[in-house]
Formats: sequence, structure tokens, C-alpha cells
Amino acid sequence: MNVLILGGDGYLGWPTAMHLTAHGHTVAVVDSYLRRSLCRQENVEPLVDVPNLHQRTALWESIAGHHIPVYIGDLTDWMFVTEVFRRFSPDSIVHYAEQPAAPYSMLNRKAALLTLRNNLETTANIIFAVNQFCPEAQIVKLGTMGEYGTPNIDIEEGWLNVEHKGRQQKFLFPRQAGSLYHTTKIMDTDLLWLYVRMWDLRVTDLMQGPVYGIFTTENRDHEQLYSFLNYDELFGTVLNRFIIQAAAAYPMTVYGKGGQTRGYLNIIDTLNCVRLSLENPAQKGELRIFNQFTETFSVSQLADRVQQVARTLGLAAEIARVDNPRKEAEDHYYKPEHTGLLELGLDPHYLTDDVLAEMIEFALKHKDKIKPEQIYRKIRWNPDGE
Ligand code: USQ
Repeated sequence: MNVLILGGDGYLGWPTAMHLTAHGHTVAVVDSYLRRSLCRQENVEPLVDVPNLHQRTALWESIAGHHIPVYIGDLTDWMFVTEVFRRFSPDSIVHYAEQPAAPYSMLNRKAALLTLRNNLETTANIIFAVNQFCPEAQIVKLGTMGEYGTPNIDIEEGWLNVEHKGRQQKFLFPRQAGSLYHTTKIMDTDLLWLYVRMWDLRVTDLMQGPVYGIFTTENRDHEQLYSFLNYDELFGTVLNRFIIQAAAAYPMTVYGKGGQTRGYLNIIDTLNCVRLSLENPAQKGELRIFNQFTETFSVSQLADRVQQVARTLGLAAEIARVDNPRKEAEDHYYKPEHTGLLELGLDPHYLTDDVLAEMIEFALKHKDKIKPEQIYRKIRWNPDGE
């Protein structure tokens, strides 16, 4: 397949590019470096430096022999979008090109508007470009489990059969997100669903939970090919943060009661889920939705797991219960379905003690680079204006 990866510089975009080329697909990557620029603006940085896309593609070509063209530009700019689609002619598009951080989206009005504009205009441009340049192509879109929120009923895989006053219809499962970022993903799904119905697009929407890890089959021996590993409050996700906190002797920041439960997955499984979705495309006129995670944990359970393993490595790994900077349910029912990707052949990589130990050892190796002041700035989700 000719796969165009939008957001190819990101935590998931870059490993996906390597993974798909290693599996025989032709890949090009597109990115505006938005995440890099927002991190610089907010004075946060990943644990280890990440070379730019030109440098990483050159390195990957020298190691694996796969050439990956790079297009740097802004996908909210229609002229740029048309240039990319004309030059590369994709038959598959992987859409990761969004402002990815919920806490960033809740920082203030400017961050909220940036998230809204970037995410929705990019999605709309991609829909128009596919319809104009490659209407047979499939779109694999990264959504989020956070679209569903934490409802007090079982979460189905995208759709719900509703019976009402003796009649029935299948609808998108009710969505009620907990941040503006997550809400833009709901809006993306609505846009895609509209144009699937209007223009018979072929779409897979992946409702993904928080991802952890950094090692993949392709990057394992090459640290310069690793993804961004953010541990700050804005761009770092919870398990990656706890691992780095344990290595830095910084008490793990469990927000509030710690009962917040989510569906997690190893970065290796993200790559396999995206590849399996591409290799088993949705039909024309189908919006196919998969819930993309392999196991559920509460925040307290994650902290306990990290603590147990870190202690075998001689670390104190204290757990702190801190004020929750977010507004969210801290103790709730959570039972989401997730059979679709398993049926496509996903072979999960679970969160074993070995996986945790390998990550903690990696963080320890780079301990001198950890900046504790980035970890918990108490940025509250009730912004006071600009
Ligand atoms: N949390 C803590 N302590 C921390 C950081 C987070 O207790 O130091 C808690 C949060 O309050 C939340 C849970 O851990 O209840 C998950 O937070 P997170 O920062 O790992 O994940 P989130 O902000 O929800 O967003 C991440 C990704 C996003 C993806 C989403 C999937 O950044 O791109 O869409 O996970 S999901 O959470 O299922 O919506």
C-alpha cells in the first residue's frame, strides 16, 4: 500500500512509519512540527532529544534501506494539502495530525482555539482531499476512548442499538468527553460519519486509550529513532510519567482518589492495530470503529505496579496523592468492549513486570536529564482567560 502518515513526527506517527515500511508498505510522512513548537512555547521537553524528520528518515534509510519522503507543512493550509496529495497519490491515509494533549487543550482560550482549529480543519481538509484526489482510498483515523467518557453503562465498540417506543436504530455510541481535546475527536468522528454517508468514504476510527512505552521492534537498537517521551504535566501521559517519576525519586502524582480507570496499550500494539486496520480495510460507505486498548487499570493500580517493580530495582518509588488538577470522575464504572482488533489478529503485549522494568531502567539511564520542575506545575483545568 501507499500510506500517507499525517502527523508523522509524533509519538505514534514516526514509529508507525518505520513499522509499515518494515512490513513492506510504501510510506510518506507529513508534519508541521506543531507538537515540537508547543513544547518549546510551554518550556517542556522529552526525556531524550528527538532528531527532526529529515534526520530520522535518513537514519532509517541507512539502517533498513527504506526511503520515506518527508513533507513539512500545515494541513490546515489547503494549498499544502493539495500539493502533498498530488505528489504522493496515497491509497491509505493514517491521520494522527492533531494537537494530542488534553491538558494542553484546557490551558487557556488560546490553546483551546488552537486545538479546535487545528484538529477540525485538518480533518476537514483530509476529507475533502480524499474525495477530490483519491476517493477509493481508506482513512484510518486516530480517535480516543475519551470520546465516550466514563458512562455508567458498558461501552460498546463505536455503535449502540437503540430501541425506542417500539422502533430500533443503530447510532454512534453516546459520547461525552472530559476535555476540549477529547471533544475535538468527537467532532472529527461526526465529520467523518457525515462524509461517509454523503460521499461513501472508507473510514476506520480507532478509539485509543493512553499508550505507554518507547521501544518497538524497529527502533530497539537505535536510540536516535525513539519517539518523544514527555513526562511533563501537559504532554506526558500517566504511565510514562510515573516511570520517570520513579526513576527521579519524585513521588508518583496520583491525581485525586486514583480510581480513574482507562484502557491502556503498549506502543507496539498501537503499531500493530493501525497496520491490521490498514491491511483489512473498511468497506466503501462504512465508518468502522474499534476500541483500541488491551487492558484496563485505575491510576492507583498503575502507581502500585510501578512501585512494586521499581522497588525490585532498589528505588523508593513513593506514591503521592495530589490535588486533581482536572475535573473528572475519580471513582466510576468502566467496562468497554474491545474485540474488533483481536478478531483482526492483534496479539497483545501486556504490561508485565519485565516491560515496566525495561522502561524504568531506560529512565534511570537518562536520569540526569529529568527536570523535576516540569513534572507537576499544578496547571488547573479552570483557565482564567487568555
Ligand atoms: N493522571 C494522574 N496523574 C498524572 C497524570 C494523569 O492521575 O500524573 C490521570 C488523569 O487524571 C487521567 C488518567 O490519569 O484520569 C489518564 O491521563 P493521561 O494524561 O494519561 O491521558 P489523557 O489526558 O486522557 O490523554 C491521553 C493522550 C490522548 C489520548 C488519551 C486516551 O494524551 O492523546 O487520546 O490518553 S483516553 O485517556 O482513553 O481518552
